[in-house]
Amino acid sequence: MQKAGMIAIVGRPNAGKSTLLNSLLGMQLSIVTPKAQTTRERVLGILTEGEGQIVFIDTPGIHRARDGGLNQFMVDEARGALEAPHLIWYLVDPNSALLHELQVVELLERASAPVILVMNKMDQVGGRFSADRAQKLTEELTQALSDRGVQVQSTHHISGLSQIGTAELLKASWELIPEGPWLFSDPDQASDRPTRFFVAEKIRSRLYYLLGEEIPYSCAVEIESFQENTRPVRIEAVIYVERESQKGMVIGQKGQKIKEIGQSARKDIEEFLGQQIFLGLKVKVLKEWTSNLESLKKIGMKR
Ligand SMILES: Nc1nc2c(ncn2[C@@H]2O[C@H](COP(=O)(O)OP(=O)(O)OP(=O)(O)O)[C@@H](O)[C@H]2O)c(=O)[nH]1
Ligand SMILES: [Mg+2]
Repeated sequence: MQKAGMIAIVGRPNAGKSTLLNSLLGMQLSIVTPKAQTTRERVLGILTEGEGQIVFIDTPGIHRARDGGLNQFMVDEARGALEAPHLIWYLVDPNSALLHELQVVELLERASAPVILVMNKMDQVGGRFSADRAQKLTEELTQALSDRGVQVQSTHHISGLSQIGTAELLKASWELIPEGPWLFSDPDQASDRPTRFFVAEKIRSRLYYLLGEEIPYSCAVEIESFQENTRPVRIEAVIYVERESQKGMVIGQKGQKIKEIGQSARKDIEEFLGQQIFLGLKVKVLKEWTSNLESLKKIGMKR
């Protein structure tokens, strides 16, 4: 008998949601960077094992967002993921504060699926935070959720990065997945997203590593063409920035920066696709696109 269910992975920005998803799937599916607010759209990751299938929903970090722009779109993406799952994993960085976590707690109040509280990054206990701190935050969150009528099903202390406690978390979760037909019939399918989405994401992730603090938040990547039948595969992409001044920063002196971005993105994409590619990058200004829902739609961010 087949088993299938959806698990939404939610939490504050930088809690380690995408890292955990990748570690469970055994592949670099969803992009991970050291900067907060990396994931912008929901990404499904499909784990098919024997007769069972879990469809994970990776989500953008929940934060306070101004109305009408990219940040609202991101929080809406996370909120939307809470509508249908069989189970919710609420990921927490133990170094976080209750006050910040309350934004997540408020959203969970309206969700109907059971919640597993997951304290992540436990490989850093004794370093970035103490065991006492992790324990105190666990208790505070359990109480805050319970005060709002959300019963925590169980609590797990894990490290997605070091794969500590992840097998136990998965085992406990399988027990809550109902019998039913798979949601995706091909056991080899890893996501609902097309290859070109992930290619754009790989390029975007390079921007977080190679550009200054703020600029990546003003950047979006769109694939203009993807010619699979040429050898090497030929990919042309546009990096959108919000202002003319940012264009120069992405291109760099004598084009040095864009060259560096292109080279490192190409390596990443080649590893992902398992074949050589040619990558052409252009930089264009789409004025103030992050504060404008219409512009977001234009570059493919819509539901
Ligand atoms: N030490 C440690 N670092 C981790 C762990 N999980 C994630 N990280 C790091 O935390 C940072 C953020 O990880 P992500 O997986 O991008 O976090 P996220 O929750 O998806 O973040 P957003 O997409 O911005 O909401 C990266 O630098 C990761 O390497 C962990 O278990 N241990
Ligand atoms: Mg993420």
